[in-house]
Amino acid sequence: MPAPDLQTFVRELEQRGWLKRISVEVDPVLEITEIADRVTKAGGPALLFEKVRGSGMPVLINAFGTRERMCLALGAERLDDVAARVQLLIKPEIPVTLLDKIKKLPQLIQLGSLPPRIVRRGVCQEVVHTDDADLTVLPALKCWPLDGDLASSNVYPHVRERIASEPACAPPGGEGRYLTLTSVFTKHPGTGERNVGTYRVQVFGPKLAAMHWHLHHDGARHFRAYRELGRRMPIAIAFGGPAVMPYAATCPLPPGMDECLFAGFLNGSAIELVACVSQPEIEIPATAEIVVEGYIDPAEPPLVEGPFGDHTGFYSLADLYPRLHVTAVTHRRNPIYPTTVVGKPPQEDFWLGKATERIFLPLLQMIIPDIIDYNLPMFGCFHNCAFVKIRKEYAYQARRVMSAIWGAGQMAFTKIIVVVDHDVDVQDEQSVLFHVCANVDPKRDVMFVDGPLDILDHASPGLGVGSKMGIDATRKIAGEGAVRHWPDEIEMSAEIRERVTRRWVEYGL
Ligand SMILES: Cc1cc2nc3c(=O)[nH]c(=O)nc-3n(C[C@H](O)[C@H](O)[C@H](O)COP(=O)(O)O)c2cc1C
Ligand SMILES: [Mn+2]
Repeated sequence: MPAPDLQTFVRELEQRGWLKRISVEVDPVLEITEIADRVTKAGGPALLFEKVRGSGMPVLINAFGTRERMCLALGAERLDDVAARVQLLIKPEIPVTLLDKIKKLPQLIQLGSLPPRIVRRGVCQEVVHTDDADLTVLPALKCWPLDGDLASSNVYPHVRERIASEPACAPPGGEGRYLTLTSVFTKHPGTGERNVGTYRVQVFGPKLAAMHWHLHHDGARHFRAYRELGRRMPIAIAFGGPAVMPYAATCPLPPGMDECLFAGFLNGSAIELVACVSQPEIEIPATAEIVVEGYIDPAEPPLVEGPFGDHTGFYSLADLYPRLHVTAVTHRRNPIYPTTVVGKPPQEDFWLGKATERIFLPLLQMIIPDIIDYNLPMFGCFHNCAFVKIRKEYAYQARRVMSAIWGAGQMAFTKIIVVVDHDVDVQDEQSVLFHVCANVDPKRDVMFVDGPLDILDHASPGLGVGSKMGIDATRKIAGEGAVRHWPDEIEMSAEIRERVTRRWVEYGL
């Protein structure tokens, strides 16, 4: 069973020797990043910094930074075991058309899930601050040197113009410090549907912050609905809670699907939620370590948020995001503050992403049955590149698969898709690139489309819009343009391989 709260998860990590406590004082400004970056890239342990300058709370980082720790958080031996459970949800259903299948998706996940349970009390509210709520008691990290630095060049010109014409948009100080491993709880004002997403939050003062949700994400969609109604939007940001929660908050679930439902499925039992003290419309995990409650007033001017050293390996440019007013900070008696650093891969989020790659394969296959397997390579930073393996049976099938991926949830943001045949190991990146180089006639086999892209893509001509490239690296067949006779790939016969293996010692090699 996955751990019911972060403190239990920390104990589980420690019992396995997967967590290291650091007792000397460290600085949340840059120093923790440099330590975590080195440890994560070396495949090292989770880190619990017990003494952090300027805060009474210990900082947990890199808790999910290996495949093993990701599995432990999900209570599974292997990520493929979780995928197999997802597969079981799908099996009994035989929707007829693709549209039926897509429509069924939320329903399917619902079937196997346990809806969250509202409880009256939670340890997350052992200590309650309302009027005296102060965000700055949290050990928010400054992750990278130019974070929050508006004097740097990482600011859109339109942002500078906006500050000049409307000074209220300028951030009131702040040191470029961010809450990063958030679970942001919101509800749609019309339908009441709950959403949980991981969106970074820049801290500007005891009761002021900026909410960096991308316009394609559900939190932003909820925000637009409140804006249309001219209503204040209640929000809660939870840290910790059930060990599955931080992962569930990053899951690319279809809009309208409650991440708490999926968390219940992963958890094997319902997630217990408790109503916020100052924003009672919103419920948060009862076992959370820390909860920040507040609201966004859509009538207020936005705030300049960023720049921020992002998971693309570049700074995301400062832009305008909603201003969040804090109305309460609640926490357990001795809370641990969980956080993460994103930057050049691999970072901890690579492993969260790998979990999604594996767990969502059956769902991707449900809408695109041609796909045998896929790989989101580390260098692609999730949205830049996907390697896809299909069993090709007809001409232009690879292009059909690309188009389908560009229509599939957050996979739609994939900038470069490479499709290979069934006999290529798609997890072997050298082998995929070998087949790209060998099997592709660039003019014939590369396809370009225009469409929405990840907000963080800095190369695209517009924010969140640009072109995408599909590379068909499968062997070409009749009907796919001018194709000459295709040669076989070199392979030794099984008989000789077996003979050489058997006689290997004889050769004295
Ligand atoms: C460590 C980490 C940080 C993230 N930061 C942000 C962020 O600041 N803004 C954002 O819109 N998405 C961010 N994401 C991605 C979203 O959490 C992810 O796309 C999620 O599926 C969005 O959920 P939603 O579809 O319910 O909005 C982050 C993901 C991770 C793993
Ligand atoms: Mn969502």
